[in-house]
Amino acid sequence: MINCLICNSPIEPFIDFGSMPLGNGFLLPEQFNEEYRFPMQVSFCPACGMVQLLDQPDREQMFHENYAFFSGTSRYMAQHFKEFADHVIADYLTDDDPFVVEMGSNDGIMLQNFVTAGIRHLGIEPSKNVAQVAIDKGITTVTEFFDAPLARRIITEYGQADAFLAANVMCHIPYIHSIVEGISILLKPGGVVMFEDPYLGDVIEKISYDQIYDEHTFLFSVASIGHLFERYGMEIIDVEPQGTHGGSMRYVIAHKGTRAVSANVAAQRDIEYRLGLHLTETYDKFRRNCENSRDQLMKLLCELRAQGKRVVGYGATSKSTTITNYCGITPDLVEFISDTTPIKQGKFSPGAHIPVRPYESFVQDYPDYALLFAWNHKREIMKKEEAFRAAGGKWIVYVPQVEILD
Ligand code: DWN
Ligand code: SAH
Repeated sequence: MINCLICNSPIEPFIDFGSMPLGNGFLLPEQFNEEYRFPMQVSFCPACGMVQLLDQPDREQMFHENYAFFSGTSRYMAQHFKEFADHVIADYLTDDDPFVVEMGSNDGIMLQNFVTAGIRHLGIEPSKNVAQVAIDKGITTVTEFFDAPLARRIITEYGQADAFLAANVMCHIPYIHSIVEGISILLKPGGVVMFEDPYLGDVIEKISYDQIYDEHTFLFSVASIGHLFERYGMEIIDVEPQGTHGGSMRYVIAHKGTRAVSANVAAQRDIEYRLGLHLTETYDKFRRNCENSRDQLMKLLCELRAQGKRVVGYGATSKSTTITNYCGITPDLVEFISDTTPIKQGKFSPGAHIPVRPYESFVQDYPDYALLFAWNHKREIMKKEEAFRAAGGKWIVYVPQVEILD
């Protein structure tokens, strides 16, 4: 019997993706034989509404001194985090000499804006290589995992926080009770918590099942987050849907009763009800949609191979590890994956072992088709790659449906 990580009710999987490697586990041929794998099954808890992985690798296996994801690889995301920081400063930092804490601050893509504004800040980032980039920019960073004991140490050293921020990390943490407990003691009585993560509603609607991989323990909804924070005397006071990472939700949370609750919260809960996010049938349908999407993508790639077309992957995302392994995409279907991140280049993709090459390899010899693994950055990439299209290149996407873009 497996129990919900949030409310401890018994849960069962609704989809089994099979044995999966680490989403960011790019590797060299001499490591193929000892590649780590875990059984990737996903469950919905009917009691508290949380969608979650049943197994997950240890945190040290995923987040360490060779972490492969650097937030600064997207210029649009840098702009997004500038706007996020400006919003926090303008609307929530009203006390004198405010103190801002960010969990999962990575290379400092968000906190750099607080440094520029001269605001007291602290980044918490256990992956030492990405944290070093932030430290080199002058961002104060603790290279440890955030949890309740660390929250207590931060209070002793720096005092309580006016704002606790997090982007694309809250959903990564199976020991989330310790996180929320830590936040509840670290946050000043009048402070705010703001965090954003890929939104369950978007994943279900767009069949973006590649948001499910080792690092993403949870897919959140307003219902499940409301339930979790309520246990620690906090409440959601606003929700702000975001277009980033294929559809995210930003949750604004405060100690219960300290701030007005926006009507957006109830409105979003109504949307979730209409989407049927509280029903087990929704997840059975989602599984069938995933199977269909997988079959269509494989059919298309096999047809293109039969026609002798060259297909190259664009963006060695962690998400693409779910796509390549669940669909069974091999290097004879996708020749290589182009990526701008030096630490990924020259390595092979997790599980599928497709070579990852520098962006220059894509530009120097355009393929017939580019499979857009970084589909969440479509706007940025389409703009950048007008020459590929002008040269006759075509894009393949699979979210929200498998299609060749004309
Ligand atoms: O939640 C997470 C998000 C924020 O970042 C983490 N668990 C891990 C990571 O997920 P991801 O790897 O799926 O993120 P991205 O942002 O979709 O990755 C984009 C990849 O594509 C990077 O490796 C950089 C690369 N890229 C590129 O080669 N050319 C990106 C852009 C925009 C480009 O123009
Ligand atoms: N916030 C950035 C990075 C997201 S990737 C962005 O949105 O682009 C997730 C990051 O969270 C990784 O850098 C990882 O090292 C970090 N992380 C994982 N567990 C953590 C924890 N318990 N405390 C703080 N950071 C954590």
